Amino acid sequence: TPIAELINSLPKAELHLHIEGTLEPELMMSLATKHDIALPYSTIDDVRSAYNFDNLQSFLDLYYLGASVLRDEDDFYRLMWDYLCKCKEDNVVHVEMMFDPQTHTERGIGFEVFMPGFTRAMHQAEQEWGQSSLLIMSFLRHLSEDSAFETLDAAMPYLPMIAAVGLDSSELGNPPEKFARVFAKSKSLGLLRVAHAGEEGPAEYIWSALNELDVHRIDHGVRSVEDTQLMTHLASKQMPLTVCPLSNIKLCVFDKMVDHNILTLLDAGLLVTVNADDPSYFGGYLNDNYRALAANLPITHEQVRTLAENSFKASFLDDVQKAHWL
Ligand code: ES4
Ligand code: ZN
Repeated sequence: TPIAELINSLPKAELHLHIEGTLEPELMMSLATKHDIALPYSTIDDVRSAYNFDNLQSFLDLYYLGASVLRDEDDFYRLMWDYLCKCKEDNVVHVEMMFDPQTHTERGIGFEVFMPGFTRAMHQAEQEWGQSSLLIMSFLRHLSEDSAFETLDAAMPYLPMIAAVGLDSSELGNPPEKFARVFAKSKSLGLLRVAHAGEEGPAEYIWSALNELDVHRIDHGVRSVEDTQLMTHLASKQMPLTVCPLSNIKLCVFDKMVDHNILTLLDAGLLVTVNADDPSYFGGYLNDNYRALAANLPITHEQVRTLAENSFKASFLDDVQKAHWL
């Protein structure tokens, strides 16, 4: 079989996906019109041509701007519904999605607005085609520890709908240990834990996410190659890395896809997975990420199968559910 066929037909899980990062320019413009919000773009092409980033921060500025068009429950429903329809198309049978409450609460939109919108779409997709999905509540690391604690407080009525907490936004200067107490409290509430580390930040931040936040996965983690002891540790623990190839190219973590280190990580025995991160900003959904690897790296059919299997192994599904897909 051609590798493109294999990529499409394999059941996959997606583990590193920001739901706000699935906001397509078409929906952004239509919600801006609906709510009479002024954006610095006149056309859909204007939006797309603004997506030329030189680092994480230049992306985040446009990501928070784009999210400002999400106002009412139907907006959040529509955002989630469109993404889950894409999962069906890509054979993404299970997804663990991050959402950023503070992106919305900071502009006066509360959990009572976005949570019912998200969960209505998730339940509908589950009913209509058996879509499996769960939510990861991600704290914005450029904001204070106090703000993260307030967010956790506001989430209390919704905890049954939240599987895990995460940590995202501007990495450099905001090391994991800034949120050690929030993650400890989250753990005591029964929440699982992930954190972005080693995307722009050094390998040291990966150690800190492991030791101070007690995470089950590292989001990105590509800078682990700079620390051989860390590589050995990640391999021996089978600590998952949620790698996002197109994201890494758009944010200039690597110059070109041929320079990506994902095969180095795989060959070193790490539990590597492929993910889309913010597909509408980075130029592709999950299968586009697999195709970009196949087009630029000497990846084998067997390695593609391993990456898809790893996505289930690294997921928060229980052993019975994992066994169904493995
Ligand atoms: C993000 Cl790629 C990435 N890194 C850090 N924070 C984020 N939020 C949304 N996408
Ligand atoms: Zn991310």
